[in-house]
Amino acid sequence: TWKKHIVPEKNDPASIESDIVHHTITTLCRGVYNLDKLAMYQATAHSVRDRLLEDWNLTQEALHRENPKRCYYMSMEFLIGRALDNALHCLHVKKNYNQSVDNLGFSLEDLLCEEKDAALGNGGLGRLAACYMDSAATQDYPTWGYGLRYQYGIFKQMIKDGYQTEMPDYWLNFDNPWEFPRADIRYEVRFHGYVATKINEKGETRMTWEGGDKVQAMAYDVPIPGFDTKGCGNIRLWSSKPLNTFDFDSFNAGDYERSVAEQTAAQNLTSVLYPNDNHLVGKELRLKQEYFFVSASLQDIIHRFKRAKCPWKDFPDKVAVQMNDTHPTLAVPELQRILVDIEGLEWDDAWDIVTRTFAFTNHTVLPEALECWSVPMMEKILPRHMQIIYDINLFFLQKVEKVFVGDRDLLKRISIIEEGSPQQVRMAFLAVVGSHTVNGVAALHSDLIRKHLFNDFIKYYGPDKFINITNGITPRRWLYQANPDLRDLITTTLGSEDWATKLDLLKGLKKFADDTKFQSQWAAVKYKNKERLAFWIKANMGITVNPDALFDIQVKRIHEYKRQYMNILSVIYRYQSLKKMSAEDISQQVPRVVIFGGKAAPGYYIAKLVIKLINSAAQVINNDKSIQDMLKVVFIPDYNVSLAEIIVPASDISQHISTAGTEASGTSNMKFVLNGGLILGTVDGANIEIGEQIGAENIFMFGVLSDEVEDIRHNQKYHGLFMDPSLQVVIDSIQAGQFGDPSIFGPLINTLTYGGDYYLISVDFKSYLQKHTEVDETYRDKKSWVKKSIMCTAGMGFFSSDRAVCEYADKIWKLKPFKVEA
Ligand code: 26W
Repeated sequence: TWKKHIVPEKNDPASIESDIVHHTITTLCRGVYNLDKLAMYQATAHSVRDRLLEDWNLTQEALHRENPKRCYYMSMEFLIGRALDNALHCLHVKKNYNQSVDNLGFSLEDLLCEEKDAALGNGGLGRLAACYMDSAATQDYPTWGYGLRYQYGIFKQMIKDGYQTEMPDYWLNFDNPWEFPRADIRYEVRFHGYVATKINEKGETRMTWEGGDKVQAMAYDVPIPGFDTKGCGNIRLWSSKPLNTFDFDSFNAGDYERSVAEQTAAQNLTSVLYPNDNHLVGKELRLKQEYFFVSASLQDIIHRFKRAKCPWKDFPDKVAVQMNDTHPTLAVPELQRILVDIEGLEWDDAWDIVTRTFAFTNHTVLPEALECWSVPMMEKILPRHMQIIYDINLFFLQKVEKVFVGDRDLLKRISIIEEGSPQQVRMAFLAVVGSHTVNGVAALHSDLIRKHLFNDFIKYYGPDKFINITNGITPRRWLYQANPDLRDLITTTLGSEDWATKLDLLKGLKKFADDTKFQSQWAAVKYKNKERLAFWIKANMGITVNPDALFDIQVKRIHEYKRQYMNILSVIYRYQSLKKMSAEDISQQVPRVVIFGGKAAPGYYIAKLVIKLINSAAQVINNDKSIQDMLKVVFIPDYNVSLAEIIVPASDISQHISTAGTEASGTSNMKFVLNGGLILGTVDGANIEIGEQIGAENIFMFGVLSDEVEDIRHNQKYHGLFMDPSLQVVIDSIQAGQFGDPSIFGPLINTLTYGGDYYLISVDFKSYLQKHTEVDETYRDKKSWVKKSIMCTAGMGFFSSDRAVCEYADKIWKLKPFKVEA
C-alpha cells in the first residue's frame, strides 16, 4: 500500500505533464526559464522510469517470494541502444506522452534523439543479448542478464578524408535515468596471489587462494520492460571500484603513490569495451575483465541461492546459466573453485553441479575469434583457476582415454590445453566440457560446428549435447517501434496488434499480397521510410539521394569475411558500365543508391582500407555528372542501434554476402526482411532459413556453397587463382588511380592477388554481378517487387526472438514463465 504514495497512477496527458514538470524542478533542479531539449528529455525519461519501477519492484518481489528456477544470461556485451521510446511502447503510453510533451512546447520525437545509445557491445552478439532480454521480459521468463558497465562503450566513428577515426563514447557524461546504482551490492574480486593448503571445518585438506590484489564490483541495474506485461526484467551490470579499505600502515611514503595508482587501475578495469568483433587480442586487461565479470555475477547468484536455504545439489534446479560465447567461460572453473575450496564439496559432486548449471552458445567459427589464453598469463592472474582447469582437463581426458584406448591423436586434439610455446587454454573446449548443452545460432552453423570445431566431442558425448537454436530479433524494436507506418498498416490489415507478440500472425498478410490497394499502401510506406533516410543523409552528410532509386544497403561491422570489399568492387564495376553507355542508355537504367555503414576494429588495417576505398569511390562517383545520378554511394558514419532503426525500414535490398560458412547467423538480415526489404545473400548463416521461410522466389542467392570452400581454397593454393575478367578491370582501374593515389590501396588489392583471396571474392564475383542484374530487372516491375516485399514480412514469424527464447527455455534452461499479477 505504501507504493500508492510514490508511484504515478494516472497516465492521462495532464497527469503526465505534471509529473514531467515535477521532475524538472526536483530531480533536475531546473526552472522552466532555462529548459533545453536535453533537460526536457531527462525529465520525461525520469517520469517514464517512475512508471517502470512499479513493475520492476512487483516482479522482483514476487520472484523473491516464490523463488522459481531462474536463468542468468551471462554476456560481456549488451547492445541495448536507446530506452525511452521502447519503454513508452511497452507501457502503452506513447500517445499520451506525445500530447503532454507537445503541451510543454517540445516535440517528443526530438526528445527521443537526445538520448545516448547504450552501446555496450560490438555487433551481432551484443545486440542478440539485448533482443533476448526483451523477449524474456515480454514472455515473463524469470531471466536476468549479467554484464559489465563500461564507462566507454563502442567508440564513435568519424570519417576524416575518407578514413575512419575513433573517438571515445562519453555515454555517461550526463545523468543516465535508465540505471539504478546499487551502492549496497558490492563484491570483492581477487587477482594474482598464490595457492596454499588449509584444513577446513570438516578436517579435510583444501586448497585456498590467498594474497594478490583485490578490487570491488558494484552493481548497476538496468530495467528491461516487457511488452504488454506487468513483468519487468533486469540486466545487472558490474562496475569496478577500488576497495575502500585502504591499508595505510603497510605503505611507506613512496609506496603510497603506487597504491593510488593501483586504486586507479582497479577503477579502470571496466573502463572500456574491447572494440574487436570476431577477433581475439589476448590482452591481460581483457582476461581480467572476463574474470571480474564472472566472479561478481556468481557471488551474486550464490548469495541469492543461499537465501532459500536449499542444499547445494539443488543448485541446478534453481539456476540455469547461459554463456554468451566463450567470454564468460571462466565461470566454469570459478564455480568449481567456490564449491570445492570454499564450500567444501567433493570434486565429483561439485563437478556434477557445475555441468548441470551451464550451457554455452557458440557464435563464430572463425579461427582468429576463438578465445585461447596463454597458460603463463592465466597462471599469473588466476593461479588457482589454472590448477582447476588442469584438473578438469585431466579427468576429462582420462574418461575419453577409457573409451578410445590408445588414441593419442584424439587426446591431443580434444585437450583443453593446446601444446605449444606457450601452452594455451582453449576456452571453447573448456566451455563444452563444463556445459550440459552447446548450441549454434543457425542451422548451417550448428551443422558446421558439429562437423568440424566440436566433432571430436561428439565422438565422446554423442550428438545430443550439440543443438541448434536459430537466432531471432525482437519485433517490438525492429518493426513496431522502428517502422510506425508499417506497424499501423499491418495492424489495420490484420485487425489487431497481436502480431507484435505472436509474430507468426504475420502470415495473415499473404492473402493481401496480390491486392492492388494493399500493394500501393505497402509501397507508400516504404517510400516514406526511404524519404526519411534520404532526409537524414542530406541533413547529416550533405549528399542528395533520390528516394525513387533502388536503396541497396550493407550495414554491419567491417570485416573481410563479410566482404564489403566485394560490394564496393561491384559498385565500381557498375560505374564503369555506366561510363561506357550512351546518354540515352544511361537514362534507361535502374537508379541505385548504395549505402554502407559499419565500424572497423581500430587495429584492423585492411578493414579500415575498405572504408577508405568506399569513400574514395563515392567521391568520384557522386560527383560524376555524366552518369545522371544513376549511381550514388554513401558511407554513413558511426553506424549504431539508433541509426539502424532509421536505416533498416528504408531498404529495398540489403546485402548479406559473407563467404559461405563464415557468418554464423547474421541478425540484420532478419531485421531487413521483417521490414519488407528483399535480400541479396550468399548461402550462409540464417540467409538459408530465411529463404526457406519466405520462399526461394523472394530471395536473391548466389555464390559457392560452404562445403565447396575448402576444395576451392586448396586448388587456388596449388594451381593459382583464376581472376574473373570483370574483376580484373575493376582492379586495373583502382591501380590506374581512378579513385585517388593507388599506392594507398596496394595492401587491399594484394589480399586478392598475392594474398590468395582467402574469402573467395574472385570466385563469387561473376555470380554476384549476375544477381545484381537480376535485382535491377526485378525492380523494374514494381508490382512484382511489392508482392515480394509483402511476402518477405509475411514469412518472418519464425525469426522472432520470442520463439528463440522459448526454445532456450524449453530445451536448455528448463524454465517456465513466471507471471506477475498486477
Ligand atoms: C574475443 C573477441 C571476440 C569478440 C566478439 C570474438 C567473438 C565475438 C563475437 C562472438 C562476434 C559476434 O558478434 N558474432 C556474431 O554473433 C551473432 C549472434 O549470434 C551472429 O548473428 C553473427 O553471425 C556472428 O558473427
